[in-house]
Amino acid sequence: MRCRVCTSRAAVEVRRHNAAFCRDHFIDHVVRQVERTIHEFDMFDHTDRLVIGVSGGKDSLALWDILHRLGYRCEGIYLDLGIDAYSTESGEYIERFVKERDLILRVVDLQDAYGFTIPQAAESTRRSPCSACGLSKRYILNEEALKGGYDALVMGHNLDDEAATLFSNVLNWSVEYLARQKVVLPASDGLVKKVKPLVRVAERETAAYAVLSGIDYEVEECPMVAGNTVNRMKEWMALLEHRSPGVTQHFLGGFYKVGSFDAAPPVLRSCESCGRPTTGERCAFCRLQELATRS
Ligand code: Q46
Ligand code: ZN
Ligand code: ZN
Repeated sequence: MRCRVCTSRAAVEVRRHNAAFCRDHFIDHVVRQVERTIHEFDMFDHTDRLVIGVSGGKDSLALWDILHRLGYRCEGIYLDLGIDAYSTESGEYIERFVKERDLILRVVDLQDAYGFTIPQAAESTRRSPCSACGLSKRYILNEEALKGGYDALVMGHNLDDEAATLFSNVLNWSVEYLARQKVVLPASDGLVKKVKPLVRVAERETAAYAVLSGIDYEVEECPMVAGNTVNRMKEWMALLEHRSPGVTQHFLGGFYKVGSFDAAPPVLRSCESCGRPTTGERCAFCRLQELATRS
């Protein structure tokens, strides 16, 4: 297999583009895909102050590296979820990444800042760990981005993550979720603007990008991942992609182009405890925190 650009020996094949690339041209290809997405959806520019939520995994570190290469002003937030050695190790990968590139990182320890860990929250609320975790991440990353006065919160969701979420939302006809599944969620009262510049890059491509760029990342899977519904949907999508290369991108890209699900926006009020927007008296995060810290 030869590189599509320079015809030297290829390092990575991208079946859905019917192309192969050498190391340098693959890195260049991924960077251009991200740059194109940023421009096409008018996500941000070089004057904006950005912050990215990083987990220590390949997607968020690869994306931060790409934004850094492209000259964007992007800082990072790591939320230590208190999942034993996994969280400690993930934090160490991020610290090394940050040091090598001289970047700015804010670390929030869930236990220190909010009084609980994800294993405790899952046990006391009987929710699945991923549901308690997702809720906590959404809430706390938004809080930190607002506190820091950033223009946008950058999320590391890749093509496969977004397509799997879309698949799940369509299978369940979750019209409200479909209406909110956007590449750019504009800021509103109490909510920071959120953007997903990695939606054109597949998971195996972010992994290849990280390896070829020398990014050392957490390869171990989270020990609490069992039952994660997005992962189950990803397995289904992977089967479809294997049989029909390109179907994942086609599915997601078509949704962005033609899919507009205009559910009536929920009526929001201020949470009685924290003041952030919610549909009930108290927001889901405050309720989770109360249960998780009750002993
Ligand atoms: S960290 Fe949290 Fe993931 Fe672990 S508990 Fe689930 S959601 S699997 S990305
Ligand atoms: Zn090449
Ligand atoms: Zn609240």
